[in-house]
Amino acid sequence: MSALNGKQLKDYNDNGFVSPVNILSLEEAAEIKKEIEYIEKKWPNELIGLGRNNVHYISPIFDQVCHNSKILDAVESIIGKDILVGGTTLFIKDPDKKGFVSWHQDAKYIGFEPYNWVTAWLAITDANEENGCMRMWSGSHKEKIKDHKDTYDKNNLLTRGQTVQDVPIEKTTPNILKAGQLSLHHPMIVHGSGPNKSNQRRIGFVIQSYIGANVDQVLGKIFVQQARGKDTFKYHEHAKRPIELMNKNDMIFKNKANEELSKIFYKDAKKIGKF
Ligand SMILES: O=C(O)CCC(=O)C(=O)O
Repeated sequence: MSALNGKQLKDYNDNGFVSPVNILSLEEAAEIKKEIEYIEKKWPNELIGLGRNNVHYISPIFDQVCHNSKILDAVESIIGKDILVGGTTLFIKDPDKKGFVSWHQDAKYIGFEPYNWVTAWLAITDANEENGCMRMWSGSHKEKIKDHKDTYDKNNLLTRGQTVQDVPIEKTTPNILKAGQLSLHHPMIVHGSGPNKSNQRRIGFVIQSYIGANVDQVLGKIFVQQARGKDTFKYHEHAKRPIELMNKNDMIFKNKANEELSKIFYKDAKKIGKF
């Protein structure tokens, strides 16, 4: 068992996130990076825009990450033993682009209720202050949902550029991870990340999110995979796991799941962004 220990759980409860949690070896993380580069080369449109979501439906390597027992042990410590994979997103920051992620709370726009869910951010490359790692506003998860302004900034990697204003930067902490390490963050924590100023890619694979079986999607429809335990509530349609890369039916399914996801992310939005 790689359950979170008492200190890690205290960190999560006090600060709204726990980091770093060791999951993969450097070689395993490098394999995943290679998978991304292979897909990008062979199917250049697959991982861009809305396609950055739910790559675990078309790649057994990403699927296996979602079902990794070390990750699930840590997640179980937070949300209990009945665990569903509610979706995934690749957050890639290329060095020559100005991509950033504005301050936000995931709970504001994801639609999962009750908040028995947690977001797992797995570093596929190192993530540090130079290349735009996340910064977390410790303790902000204990406050209410804050107002978010939809900015649609063209370099913002969030769908609508939703932004919490007036975040006290001095109260935020860089979430520095080595490739293969994970952080887990609370639905309510305010977090964001700056641009990549290095000459290497920064890649995070984010299970967004692991949800307890008792968690419904109140803004639309999602598909789930059973990661552990039972789905006693049966709120969601279950998706099958891929057995080969880019199987045609799996690709169609991924697109369908992403169309549904887009309706959630842009519910009541004035316009549709590029993700
Ligand atoms: O990858 C990033 O910089 C931000 C990701 C994020 O906001 C999240 O995982 O909730």
